[in-house]
Amino acid sequence: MTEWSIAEAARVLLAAEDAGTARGPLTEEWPGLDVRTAYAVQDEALRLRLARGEKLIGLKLGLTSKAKQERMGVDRPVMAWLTDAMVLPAADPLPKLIHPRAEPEIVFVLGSRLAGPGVTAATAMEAVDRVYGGIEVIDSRYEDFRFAAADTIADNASSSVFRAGPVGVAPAGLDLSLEGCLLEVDGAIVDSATGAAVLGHPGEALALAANSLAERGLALEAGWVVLTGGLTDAVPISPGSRIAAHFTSLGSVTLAG
Ligand code: 0L1
Ligand code: MG
Repeated sequence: MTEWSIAEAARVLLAAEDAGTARGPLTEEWPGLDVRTAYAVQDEALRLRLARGEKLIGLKLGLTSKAKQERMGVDRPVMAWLTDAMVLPAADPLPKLIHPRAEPEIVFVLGSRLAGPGVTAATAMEAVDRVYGGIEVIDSRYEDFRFAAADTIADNASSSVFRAGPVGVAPAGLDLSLEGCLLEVDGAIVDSATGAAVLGHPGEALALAANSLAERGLALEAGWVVLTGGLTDAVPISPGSRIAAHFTSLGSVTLAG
């Protein structure tokens, strides 16, 4: 029987990711794994990623839309770390993953540091330099994406890779709650949403991230990338399939399965 600790959980989940294998929920073997401990597991996994040469480039929010919260049976967003190894450049194929799913997201690149507490959506948007359309590929290390909130937080919120669109737009001229997105799979539109799906406005997600990090003595840094959460539910990526997210003002992003 495994003697669970923060270090052991981080090692096991990172090894599962590297090997492309899925396991049962950690909480079934470690009932003491609560949300706070799960974030400590995430931080330890980040430490291991940095030790092997990855660079911290930002943060993702997950479960910021009702569609995703209902599907996963949770009622609050989660956060996780992004490293440079998670960037999927436009020319690169999707790496081998366990059971990848794609979700369209509004992506921010910060021009200045953003530290809570007390950050509002309006003050958060002042820190944004550029806005991109993006696709996040999530890939839980738990079988069938079956987990409790603490499990997925420990698993870096199912992060794998993400692709941002080719054009970054200055936020000043955008109304991100009205920014539309069509999600296309193999030529058929399968879902649609506007930016309002993300907590009413993606700036709310950014503010939430800054305020939540402040509780841990951390801040969002200038230059960081922030994924604000899936606008729609995530769709499975089948081998050979073609996913596209078409945004009203942020262009299109595509991905081949
Ligand atoms: O990016 C996300 O919304 C992922 C959150 C973690 C839960 C999941 O795997 O959907
Ligand atoms: Mg996401």
